[in-house]
Amino acid sequence: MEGFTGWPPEFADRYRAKGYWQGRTLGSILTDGAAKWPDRVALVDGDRKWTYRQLADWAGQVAAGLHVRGIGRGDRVLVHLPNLAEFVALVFGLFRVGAVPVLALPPHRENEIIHLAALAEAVAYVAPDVHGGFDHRPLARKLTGVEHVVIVGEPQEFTGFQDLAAETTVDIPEAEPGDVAVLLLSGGTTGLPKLIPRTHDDYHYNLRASAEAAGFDGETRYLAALPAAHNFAFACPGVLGTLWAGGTVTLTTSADPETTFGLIERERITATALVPPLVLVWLDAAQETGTDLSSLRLVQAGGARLKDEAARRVRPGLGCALQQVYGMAEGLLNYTGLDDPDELVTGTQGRPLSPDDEVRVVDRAGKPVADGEVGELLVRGPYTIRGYYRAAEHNKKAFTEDGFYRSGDLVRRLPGGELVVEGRDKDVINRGGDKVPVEEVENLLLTHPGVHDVAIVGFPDEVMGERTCAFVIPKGTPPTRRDLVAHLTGLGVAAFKIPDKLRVVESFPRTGLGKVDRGALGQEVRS
Ligand code: OOB
Repeated sequence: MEGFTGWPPEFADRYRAKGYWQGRTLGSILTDGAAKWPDRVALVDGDRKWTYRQLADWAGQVAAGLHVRGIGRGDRVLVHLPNLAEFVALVFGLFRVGAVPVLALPPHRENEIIHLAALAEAVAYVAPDVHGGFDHRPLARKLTGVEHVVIVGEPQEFTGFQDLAAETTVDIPEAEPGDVAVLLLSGGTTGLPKLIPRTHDDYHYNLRASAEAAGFDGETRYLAALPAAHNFAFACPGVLGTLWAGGTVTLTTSADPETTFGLIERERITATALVPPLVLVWLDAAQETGTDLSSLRLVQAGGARLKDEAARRVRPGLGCALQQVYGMAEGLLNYTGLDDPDELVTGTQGRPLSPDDEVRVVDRAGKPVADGEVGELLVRGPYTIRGYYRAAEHNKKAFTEDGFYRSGDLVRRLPGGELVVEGRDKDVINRGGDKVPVEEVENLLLTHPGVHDVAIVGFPDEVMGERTCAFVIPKGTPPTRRDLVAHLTGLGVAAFKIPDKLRVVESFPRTGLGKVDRGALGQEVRS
């Protein structure tokens, strides 16, 4: 695929020789599952249930429907679905024909979706009719370059998801294991989301090794409470890892205890993944609930730093083990071990998943620092990308010459190889796992007539880890926060990117070089 940077042949050969890359496509997860456990329940969505055989058949019909519409190998399809069974059927249909899902997140709006459709040159857009109070059909009408719009629910002039499925007896060409299987969104770079090309080979290893690290097997009943379109709940081990292991996936579009606790009891859920703010909400709710959470064996926490104190409360509060997951859509995953001593599980973000993950912790000059010292994490390995999709210029900065991804994360490595995340070196604010790209939101705020200049900084928050404050130098009448919320909403910006606070100022503090002193602004909002 044009715009995709693969691994140099000597690395690819090694990853194959060591058995990380097994030459399997992601579609094989379901076809194998249907052969091995045809009558086992694979997927639960509300009152709807599918066995492995039924789910594989459904995905096959979706694949046929895509094929007859001319969607095939290498074509990009923008998938903008919440955690519905249709999401699972669609991605497996796409894997089957070798088309590439571009996984937008449910809170994304016009601003992000139009950008992603153009960047990926998507041939199709798949969305629900209305979700979370937002009607996706008017948005679909604005996607002029997209040939097919498929809607789950009431399609209006578009194609209904149920009408996408077809029967065909013709042979559908299949994907190759080295092909790009999926384009994930980056949470970790400046500006609008970048696209992260993951191949069948590398992502299959990612989810397989993750399933092993999380102890998933045929008894696993996984609750996808985070968006399945995000790497964590998709493949770490998430939906794909559960299906690979022969377990059962239950989907929910709400991660609130009011919804999830009832599902845990009803579906006898054994494992789930949460971001740190949800861990806190679940811990509070668990104290008061009358629901039976005793089936729960494992809660994974990741996406942002979980405070040690919250980590210590998980076992007594939820009655299950904790696994910290420090990962990134670009690849590298770190897991705390299921048998690790408590101080490692509560005080670190885990160890790299693969023996061939090459992790370097370096200072500003790029020199390795001693264990125990804080530095930036660089990584190269069998499931870490060598370049963003169609981003030649950006890739020169984001990767070293010898192919290491510069994560922008500041970490400390302990003698046992465990990593502790200490912060970030990039212009991204981690708002409870949602990554707020500072530069992008600043640019959008600058389009408001009352904004002369703007700087967004993060400030610590007990629940979210960090929240955002916009410092604005006004032009004429100073805007209120409400004005700015309305402006950003009008531009179709995902709600999590809207600043939590506004401070109107006359000027910004500057550094010696004359750059905006974000450190000083941070101090100011903290005080
Ligand atoms: C996950 O992936 P992304 O791509 O949304 O965000 C990656 C960034 C990391 O570079 C790091 O800054 C932060 O999110 N992060 C954590 C963390 N997990 C992710 N920071 C501290 N502690 C953690 N446990 O967020 C992601 C991908 C796969 C699995 C889990 C999370």
